[in-house]
Amino acid sequence: MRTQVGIIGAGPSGLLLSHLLHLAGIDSVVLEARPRAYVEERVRAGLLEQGSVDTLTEAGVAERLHRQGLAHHGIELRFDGVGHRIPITDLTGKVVTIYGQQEVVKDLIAARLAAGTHRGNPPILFEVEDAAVHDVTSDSPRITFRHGGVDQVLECDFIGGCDGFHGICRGAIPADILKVFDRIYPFAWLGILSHSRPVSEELIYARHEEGFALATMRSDTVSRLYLQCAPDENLDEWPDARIWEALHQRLGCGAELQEGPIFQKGVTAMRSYVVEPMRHGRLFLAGDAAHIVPPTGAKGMNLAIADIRVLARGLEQFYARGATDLLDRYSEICLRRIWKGQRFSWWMTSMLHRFDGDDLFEHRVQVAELDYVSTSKAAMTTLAENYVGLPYEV
Ligand code: FAS
Ligand code: PHB
Repeated sequence: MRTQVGIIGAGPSGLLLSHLLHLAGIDSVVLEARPRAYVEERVRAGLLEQGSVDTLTEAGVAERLHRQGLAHHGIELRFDGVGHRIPITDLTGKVVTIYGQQEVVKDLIAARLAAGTHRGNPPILFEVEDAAVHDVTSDSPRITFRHGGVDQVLECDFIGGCDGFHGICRGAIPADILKVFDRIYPFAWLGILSHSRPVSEELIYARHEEGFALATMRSDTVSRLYLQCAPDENLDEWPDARIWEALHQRLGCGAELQEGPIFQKGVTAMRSYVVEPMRHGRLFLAGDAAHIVPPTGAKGMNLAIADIRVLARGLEQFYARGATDLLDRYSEICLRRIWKGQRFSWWMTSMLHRFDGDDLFEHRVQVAELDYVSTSKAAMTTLAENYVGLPYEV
């Protein structure tokens, strides 16, 4: 097969890249290891920055997002049993939108498949096996893979490494070139989806002696709730009753927290991870393939979308007039935003989670920081402008 841009991974970054390239008349093929149903049902992020919504709207894939997404104008920080609202829209003029990542993925897949085959190439191949990249420092990189039991080669000009944290593309950058920045937190998140009315119209981030808790939602009948737990927590030890008991204790919302059937449970590791550079020859890493943030700042999917804005624009300029300056600055531009997202996610995580071994002094400092952020206009504006998403460079 021959295409202009070979993309590995049908997550938010790979699919959005393929769609933006399509809008610019540039061919691409997305190779995905999992079946379509799996990627469309995988529960992950749920909060979109204003810029991410604008990007999906400009790309013509936000009709359902605008119909079903929940626009929020504030969040609540809760500590010492008291809630403090941060009026993010009053402070920034922007909103955040609750819309499940799998819904974004469904919308992008539908748009890609609706575009149909191009020059005989299908837009997406699901269930590909053994994908591997070759000759990425040449002008004609290749991706080998097996599909339907047949060994195949995809020849292309560029490769979009959008295969997430556990993908193969990052490994194609020689170890002596790749710088790795890594921090693993001594806790994780136990997340649930339940058929229950959300406890509040806006998100609640709670710091509690027993650990962090987050109340968010997917609709006005489906709640998404998270609890700080051990990194190796065994879900079998968390029957529904124990989960609700811990949520009642940490959120402290009394009867406002309605219980309901829990239909999804999972544990998400907490890690801050970045690799530099994000480009090696004709291979460009984007999203979780290059960086991971703890979800406390809700930056995961949004940083992926920001990377793709730069990469798509760089490829457009290359195919339009042979310009390479934006592609040459891809890594530098993306990393500037990524490190600000890393700093914000690390800060939110440090301020809101219980760290074993913390002494009373650290507890007091955490509470003082929360008190300062929720009473100082300057401090809450800092939180708000990072939360809604910092301006794009590209
Ligand atoms: P993705 O991981 O979404 O997509 C990569 C794709 O590549 C996958 O479909 C994978 O199957 C495919 N792939 C991998 N290897 C391949 C190979 N060898 N060949 C072919 N295909 C291959 N962020 C938040 O803000 N809030 C949250 O609550 C939150 N929860 C999360 C929970 C989990 C368990 C995880 C892992 C992440 C979570 N995140 C959350 C972060 C998440 O939103 C990511 O930032 C986002 O998925 C990144 O998108 P992509 O870069 O497209 O990578
Ligand atoms: C979610 O809705 O899944 C969500 C929202 C905000 C976060 C993390 C997760 O900080």
